[in-house]
Amino acid sequence: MFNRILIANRGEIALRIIRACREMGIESVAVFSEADRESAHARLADQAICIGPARSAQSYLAIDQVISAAEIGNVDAIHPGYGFLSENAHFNEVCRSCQIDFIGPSPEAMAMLGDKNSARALAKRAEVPVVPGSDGLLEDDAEAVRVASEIGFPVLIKATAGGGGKGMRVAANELVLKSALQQAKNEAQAAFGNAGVYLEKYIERPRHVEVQVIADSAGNVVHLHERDCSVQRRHQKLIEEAPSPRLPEDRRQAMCDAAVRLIREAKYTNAGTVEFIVAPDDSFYFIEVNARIQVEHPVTEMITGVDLIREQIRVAAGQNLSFAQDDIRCQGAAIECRINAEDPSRNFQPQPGKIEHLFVPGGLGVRFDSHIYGGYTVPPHYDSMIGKLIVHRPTREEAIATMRRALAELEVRGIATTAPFHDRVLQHPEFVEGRCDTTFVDRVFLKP
Ligand code: MV4
Repeated sequence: MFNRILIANRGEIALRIIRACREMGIESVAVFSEADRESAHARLADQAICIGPARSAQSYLAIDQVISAAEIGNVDAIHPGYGFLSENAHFNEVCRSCQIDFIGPSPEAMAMLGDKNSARALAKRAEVPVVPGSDGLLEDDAEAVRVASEIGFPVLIKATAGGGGKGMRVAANELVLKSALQQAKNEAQAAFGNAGVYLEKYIERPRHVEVQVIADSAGNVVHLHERDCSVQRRHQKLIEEAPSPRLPEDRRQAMCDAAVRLIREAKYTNAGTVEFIVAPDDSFYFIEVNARIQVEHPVTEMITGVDLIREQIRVAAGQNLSFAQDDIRCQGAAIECRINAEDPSRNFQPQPGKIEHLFVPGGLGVRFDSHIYGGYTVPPHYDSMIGKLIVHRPTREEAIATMRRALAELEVRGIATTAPFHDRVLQHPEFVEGRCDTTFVDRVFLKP
């Protein structure tokens, strides 16, 4: 097992990883930017190293700075968390060349899945359903016109280097297809340095359901059931839950089996998430793989009882998974609300500033994963998420009641947060009935 791990991240996920290390008897090395000198992750780690100025590009994203800290700290491994360098296959490779274990998949699996078109081709080989569309990247306008007329409009043009909603264009008919294609290519070239695009049938009003998987180097692949992340705004998830409400049992099982087949085909190791969209008729289609631990991993931890960060560290150190598929049950219902330093009454405008007072909710079935404390100043340089409120109860109805109680207990004074918005969602009939799709927030709360 590792003696010392560097955490190449900040905020709540850095704390989450430091806590797992402490429980496993592994020393932790935090890195922090000048803006994070007073942050909890720098204090809770066994050692903390400043890696540069506030701007991410010069600190948390600076590969040379992070690797230097790993050399100074004499660590065996790096946990990248989510965001920042977590899905950077080049960084992953640099770790390997420095003989530092990267806690995640191999650079090869990461690079292959990072290319959405090659991930889609892999899904087809694994007999995982993909949305009807082009066979590989579009060669020219004529091919786009031909494929679109075969599958029917509307169609969605996706950048192969995109993901998470970046570099997508809908085309409603043949008249706008060519210009949408040109725009998508230009955007993709500018944003990713890769103009490759492919085409899919546009699925209207989908739900976003994803399957958590974890694999070890002995070839054991286990799914940990699914999460529904349909409550989102501008591709930022707001609420995630498990299991997915109203998804028929045979669809859930088929989706989880499909995710395992895909991960096996990719020779993927460590934790990953296989994303699907689910059409209104409950048919599901593979979209992409997130080759990292995700923000919403706690809902899966609550329903399965598995410590995902601990398992990530174990399998990265060459140990086998501590459980088999047959050991995994989905127990009860879990919900997570992302608490962001944003003002929902001002179009979710970011709210950096000092937290003058904090009261953290507790009680049966309540978990708060957060790095904030009374007197902490939320810096303006990073993501606005300041905590995750997670509940776990025997039924979804009880989980909603517990979440509303916990949100009412949470007190953050000094800055506005998304907590009041969550309470409005939780009492909306569409959410209560488990009928939200990815258009819910825009349709119900942000109408013009
Ligand atoms: C789609 C789609 C409809 N049809 N693909 C957006 C992010 C990326 N992961 C995939 N996305 C979508 N792909 C087809 N063929 C609709 C979306 C989509 C979406 C997906 C998941 C969660 C939120 C979303 C919000 C808008 C669009």
